This record gives sequence, structure tokens and C-alpha cells, in this order.
Amino acid sequence: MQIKHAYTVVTSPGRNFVTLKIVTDEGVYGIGDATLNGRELAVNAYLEEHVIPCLIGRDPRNIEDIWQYLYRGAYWRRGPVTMTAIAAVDMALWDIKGKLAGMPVHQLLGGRSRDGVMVYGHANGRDHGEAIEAVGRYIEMGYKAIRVQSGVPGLDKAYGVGKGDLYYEPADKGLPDEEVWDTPLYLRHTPELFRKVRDAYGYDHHLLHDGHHRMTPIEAARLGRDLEPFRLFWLEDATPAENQEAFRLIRSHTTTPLAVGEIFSSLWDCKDLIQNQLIDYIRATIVHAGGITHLRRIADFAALHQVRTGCHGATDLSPVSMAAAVNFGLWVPNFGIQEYMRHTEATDEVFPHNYRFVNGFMEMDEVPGLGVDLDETKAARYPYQRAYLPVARLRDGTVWNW
Ligand code: GCO
Ligand code: MG
Repeated sequence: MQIKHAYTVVTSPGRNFVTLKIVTDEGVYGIGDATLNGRELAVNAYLEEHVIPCLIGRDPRNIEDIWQYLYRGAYWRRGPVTMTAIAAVDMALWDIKGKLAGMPVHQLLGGRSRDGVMVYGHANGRDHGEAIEAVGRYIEMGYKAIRVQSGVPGLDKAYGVGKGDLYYEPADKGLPDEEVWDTPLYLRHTPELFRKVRDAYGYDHHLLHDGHHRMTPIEAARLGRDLEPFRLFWLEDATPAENQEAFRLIRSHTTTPLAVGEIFSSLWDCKDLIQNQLIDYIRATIVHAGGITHLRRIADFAALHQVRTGCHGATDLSPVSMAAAVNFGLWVPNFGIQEYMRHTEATDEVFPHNYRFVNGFMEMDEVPGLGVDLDETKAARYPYQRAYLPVARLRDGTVWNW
């Protein structure tokens, strides 16, 4: 059996997605997500120019060999563009293997460890009142775990506050928007937000919060401590983790559980965090961390250190990634939680899939492969549009972490 043909499809049903399709000489095909928000065409070119020509003629069943070939063979290792491209190939090959075996990918990984994958949704509002109302709507929809983000009085914009209720989409067409950020204001208002949410709804639901890399380690330590009475499921991306050691300081001050890793592209980005037990949840994800083959290694390493998974699942990860994540989450023994931001109806039509939200959990039928497809005719209706994530500046104009 050989890979006969492979190509990418770039489509923009509300936002940009890059999808790789690998077709075998026996007609079986697989698809993989290759979307890297704001840098979509870099991954597309990497695949078209540097990866696809090397795939033709290879046996698609040899997933591990192809992974090693693309990782070691490039000489230049790691980095988001490379690892997203490898992930797309890897997902497509697992999809093919599942179809050949007549089994869903979670069965190939070792079978189900659970019936459904607990997901968290995003409740947000321009102020505390709106955010608290949004939490109520998520509870009504059946969510067991809810991320809460609110606008900060005195700031025009804050990370995590959506344009609508269900679909949070930070990337905008055209050149990057610039936003003003003020950490002391944020630190003053955030514990108050969680106090009000607990007062309104009690302690039966998991609450999460994303700091989105904006605090210094000591600021994050203080926020973690201030949030302790409200028993968060996690505080995410408290501070950037290029310096993994930074989390030691946060950890030494607070028992609020910590999650990090949505921008990590390999095990080497989180090795110290995990082996020193500086975090509780690893957010690395299939599409940006080298596919199922590599995320499995990260998860196994994490399991040895009692760190659980909490994979990234924002709208910029396509339904192909979500299908892969649900398969992975059904299997992985040290599962923690899976992020789930609803895609728009247009996106769901371009990517028909078999996962579905049932009472706080993502469920999936026993269909062969990943259980997701790409409707190329519909995809062609939505041409690529350049879009960027915003850029943040402090009040004095200094560029900060968005
Ligand atoms: C999350 C993330 C996203 C990212 C986005 C960037 O926790 O879901 O922080 O909101 O900002 O995925 O592309
Ligand atoms: Mg995040």
C-alpha cells in the first residue's frame, strides 16, 4: 500500500482552517488539521513544498517511521510550524489506519477508558454581571465545567470576552488589532468575579480561568492565592512558560491547580514542568504538538508524575482536531478535561463529524478512523482571508503578552 497523492485545502468558513488530505493507491484517505492561527499559510507552504513530495510512495501504515522521518529528517527540529505540519500528517495517517482496520482511533490506541470526555465551555461577558449570567446559561446547557472570563472595568478590551455568546473568536481580518492591558486592574477585579459566581451558583460546577500569559510569576502567585477560596479547577497560562522554572515560584505560593501548554510544540517544552510537578494539567494538543504519536508520549510522561491532560480546543483548532482530541480523550488514562469552544454552523457543515455534546461530555460513535470528514465543495465557497490575533500594549505603550 502506498501514499498516492496528498494536498492541502485552505478554507475560511468564518475563520481560516488548513486541512491536509492523504490519499492511498487503494482509495482510502485520511485528513489532518494543519491550522496555526495567524500563520496558516506558513504551515501550508511547509506541507506543500517540503513534506508532501516526501510522502508520495511511502507505506501509510508506517506512522511511526514517517513521524521520525519528518522530525529527525528535517534536521531543524520542533517549533510550531514544523510540529503542526507533522501533526497534520500524523492525524491523517491514524485516520487511514482506523479506516483500514474498521476501528475508531480510540480503539487503536487501546480502547475506551471512559464513556465520554468531560469538556469545559466558555462563559464570558463585558462585565461581571454579564459573565455571571453567561455561567447560568452554560449550566442550563448541561456543562459540568465552565471557564469564566470578564471584561475589566477601565479597560476597553480583555482576553476571553467574545463578540457573541457561543463563539469566541479572537482573530480579526486585516492587520493585528492593538489592545491596552493593565495587570493591577485585572488582579483587583478577578477574585471578586469568582466570589460572585460562587455566591450565585454554589460549588457544584468546575470553574476555570485563563490568565493568558499576562502576569509575572509573583503576580500569578498572588492571583492563585486570592482565588483559593473559590476552588478553581485550574488557573491557566498564569505566566509565559518559555522559562519553565518560573512556575516553581507560583507553585510555592498557591494550591490553585495550574495548567499550561497550549502553545507548546513538543515534550521538551514541558519536560521540567512535568517532572518537577510544577503543573497539574498539560494543555499541549494534537495539532500543535506533533500529532497523536507525540501527544501520546507527552501524556505517558505526564502520567508518571500525576499530571493530567487538559488539551487546548479553541475555535482555531478545526473539527478534525476536535475529533482527534475526543478519540484521544476517550483512551488516555490520565485524562483531565478537554476544552470545547463551539464552531460556527458554517464550520460544522464544512467538516461533518460524529462527536456530539451530551450533558457536559463529548461522545462519539464507533465509526472507523477519526470520525470526521471534509466537504471540499463547501470548503471551496470560503476563500482564505488574512487574519491575526491582537497585540497587547501596557498603558505606556510597551508591547506585552496578548
Ligand atoms: C484558549 C486559548 C485561546 C487562544 C487561541 C489562540 O485557552 O482557548 O487561550 O483562546 O488564544 O487559541 O489561537
Ligand atoms: Mg488559553
